[in-house]
Parts: sequence; structure tokens; C-alpha cells
Amino acid sequence: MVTDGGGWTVFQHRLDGSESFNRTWAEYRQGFGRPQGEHWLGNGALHALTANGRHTLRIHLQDWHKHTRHATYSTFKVASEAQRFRLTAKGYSGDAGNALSYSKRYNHDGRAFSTYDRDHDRYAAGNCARYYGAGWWFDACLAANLNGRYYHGRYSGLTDGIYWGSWYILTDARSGERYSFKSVQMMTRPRLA
Ligand SMILES: [Ca+2]
Repeated sequence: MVTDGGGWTVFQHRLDGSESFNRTWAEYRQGFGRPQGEHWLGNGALHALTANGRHTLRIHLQDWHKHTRHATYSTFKVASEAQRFRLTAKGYSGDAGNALSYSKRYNHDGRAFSTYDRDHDRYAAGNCARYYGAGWWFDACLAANLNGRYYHGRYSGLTDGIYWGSWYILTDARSGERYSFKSVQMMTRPRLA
């Protein structure tokens, strides 16, 4: 993977909807899919990769009109399983907007990971992961969810698609439809001094 000088580990890839991302805590810990296709590297591996030193997170988004945007976070860490794989993502730059810290109410930075069988979110009345069918660092519930269901662009109903709320807004004001991305990559590498 060569982006900005290379050295990136791609830990999440969506491109065709071939893998379900509605998985258990154990599956997200272990990882699933194939490196060549859709996959999640695994929360255990993400913790190991980011536990020592400083790391950068980079997210590539592509819509269904061949437009691409990115979000880069200069500080990225995934905590241990004992700390529920809590996310640290600070120091945003890019052109996709900072959906991981969208607002005080919708903030994924600092949140624990949740799956349909492990509710660690900040939504007291239910489980965001079960509701949206994805493992993610849910707040109460989301301004971003890159592990959502794979839709071919526009869809309606529950906002359970591949979502990044600072580029494509939650709902089209005229049609009421939501928008899901064509491809996503999430990657990390050690931060250069
Ligand atoms: Ca909850």
C-alpha cells in the first residue's frame, strides 16, 4: 500500500459488500475477511500495532461518482481489550471532515468498541451496534460508521450504511434518502518524527 510514502497497514477495507461487518466481539477481536478483499484486521492486532510509539490514522472514502476524500488523524491508538479497545483519534486534517469528533454529542474519539453482543456505547436505552448492525466505536450513537451495511449509494430507512457524517450529510433534505460509500480504507502507520 503506497500512500504518502508508504508504510501503511490497511486494517479495514470495504469495496463490494462481500463480507458481513455485523460480527461478534470475538470476531472483531480476531479479525475477519481476506487481506486482498473486504476485511477487518482485528482489534487485538490494532492494539498491538498502536500500543507503542505514536501512530497516524488515515481514512480514504470514495463515493459512487468517483470522488475521493480523506481524513487523517495524527494521533491514533486502540486500547487493550481490558479497556474495551477504546479509540483515540485526534489531530484531524484532510478534506472529508472530522466525523470522528463531529460534535460534543457525537464524538467517537475516546469511545469504547461495541458489537451486537457487547454494549459499551453511551446510548442508555439500547445497543447501537445491534441497532446499526456493525461493530464500531459508537457514542450515542453515531456521526460516522465505516463498518455499516454495504449499499450501492442511496438508500432509505435506518442510517445503517457506510456513513461519514461530515462529507455526506445524514439525510438528503429533498428526498429523505441516505448515502453509503462505494469504498473505504482505514490504515495506520508509525508517525514520522
Ligand atoms: Ca447502550
